[in-house]
Amino acid sequence: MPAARGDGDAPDLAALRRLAVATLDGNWEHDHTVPSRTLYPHQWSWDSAFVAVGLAHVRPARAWRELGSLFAAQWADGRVPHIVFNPALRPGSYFPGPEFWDSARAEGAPAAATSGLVQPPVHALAAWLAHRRAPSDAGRAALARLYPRLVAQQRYLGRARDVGGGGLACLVHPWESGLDNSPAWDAPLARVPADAAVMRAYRRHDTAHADAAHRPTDLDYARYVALVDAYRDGRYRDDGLAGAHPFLVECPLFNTALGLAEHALARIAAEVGGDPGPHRERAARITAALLDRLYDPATGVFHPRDLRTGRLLPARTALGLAPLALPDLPGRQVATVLAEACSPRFGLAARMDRPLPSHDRTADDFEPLRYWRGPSWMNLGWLLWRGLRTHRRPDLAAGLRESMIGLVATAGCHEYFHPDTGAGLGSPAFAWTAALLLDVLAGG
Ligand code: 9WN
Repeated sequence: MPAARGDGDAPDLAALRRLAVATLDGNWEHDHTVPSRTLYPHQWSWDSAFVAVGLAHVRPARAWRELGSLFAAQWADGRVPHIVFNPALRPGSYFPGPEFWDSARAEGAPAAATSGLVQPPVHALAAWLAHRRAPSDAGRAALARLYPRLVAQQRYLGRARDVGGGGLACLVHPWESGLDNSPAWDAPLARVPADAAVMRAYRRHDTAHADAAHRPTDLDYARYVALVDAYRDGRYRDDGLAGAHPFLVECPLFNTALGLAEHALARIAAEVGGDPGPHRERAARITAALLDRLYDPATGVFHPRDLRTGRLLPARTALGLAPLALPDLPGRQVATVLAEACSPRFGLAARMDRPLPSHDRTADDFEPLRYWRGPSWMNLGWLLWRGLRTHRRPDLAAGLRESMIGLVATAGCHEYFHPDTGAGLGSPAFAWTAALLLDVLAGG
C-alpha cells in the first residue's frame, strides 16, 4: 500500500514528513534513537550521526542528545564504538551482545558496554549540519563540547588505524565499513579461516526478524565472529595489527567520511574559537591519499585496498562513488566518478527509472534482495546527493532526490529497498531512512 501518495500519485510531502517524524519518535529510547526496535535495539554509531541530521530539522535538542550519548561512550584512545549497548535490554536481544564483545576487559573502554569496532566517522559532518540547520545557544554549547571529542576520534583513526602508513584509516572488520556484506569484502573475507558450523554455538538474532535470504550467510557470520575473536583477544589494541590481523582494508567511503570530518571540523573550529588551519591541511592530505591509494585510472572510480595483498579490490560497488562527496575532489575524478554513477551499473539520471543500487547492477554477483549486495539504501543516496550538489550537478541531484522521496512515498521508512521495484525490505521502521528523508525534503 502506498505510504504517502497524494492525488494523481504525486508524493504527499507533508504526510511523508509526518511519517518520518513518527518513525523517529517511535525509535527514540531515553537518550538515543534505535535504528530499529526489532533488528537493532541498541545505539549504533553512524546511524546516530544520520539521525542527528534529521532530528535537527524537527527535534533539535534531541539531535544534540543523540550525539552526546554516543560520544559519552567514546574510549580513552578516541575510538567511538560502533554499538553502545542498552543495559536495560534482556540478554539475547541482539547478536553479538555485550558478553561477546567483553569491552570491560579492554584498556580505556568506557563504563557502558560497547563493541570494540568503529564505523564511518560521519559525526563531525552531522554535528556541523545539525548546527547549521538549527542554530541556537544551546546547540553552539553542545558543538563546543563535542569538538574535542570529534578531534580525538579523528586522531585515533588517523594514527592508530593508519596501518598502511599512507595517510588513510584501515578497517579491521567488514562491520566497520557499515556495508557489512558488500561484494567489495568477499575476497579478503574468504581468506579468514572459519566454519559455518561455529554458528551452532550462537543464536543469530537478525534472522529471527528478517528474511534469512536477505541477510549475510552463516559462513559470513562465522567469519565476522572469527575476526572479532582475533581483535578482542588482543584487547582491541591496534599496535600489532599489521601483518597479523586477518582482515585489513582501506575503504573509500570510510576515508571519504574521514576527509569530510576534517572539512566539517574546520568550520566547527571557526565557530567555537578553535584553529581551522590544521583541519584544512588534514582534509587536503586525506583527499590526496585517497587519490594516491584508492583511485584506479583504469576504472575511473575508487576501490578499497586490501593491505594483506597490497592490491585494489576489483568489485565496482557504491563504495567507489562515495568520494564524490568531497568538496576538493579534482575535476577529472569528479567527471569519471559521475560517468560511472550515470552508467548502467548505477543508473543515476535526471529522471531515474530505478533506485540507486548499492552494487553494480550489471555484475554477476549483484543480488537485488541481499542487504548490501544490490538493494538501495537511503544513506548512500544521501551522500551522493550531497556530492552532486557540491559539484554543481543540480539536474542529477534533483533526479536522485525525487527517486529517494519516491521510495519512501511508495514503501515507507524501510531499512532498504528493492533496486528494481522499490519494494520495502528489512526493518519497516528504520531510523536513518526517516532522518535522511527529512533532510532531503528540506533540501539539505
Ligand atoms: C552490524 C544498524 C547497523 C548499520 C549497519 C548495517 C547493520 C549490523 C548488523 O545495521 O549492521 O553492525 O547486525 O547487520 O550493516 O550499516 O549501522 O542499523
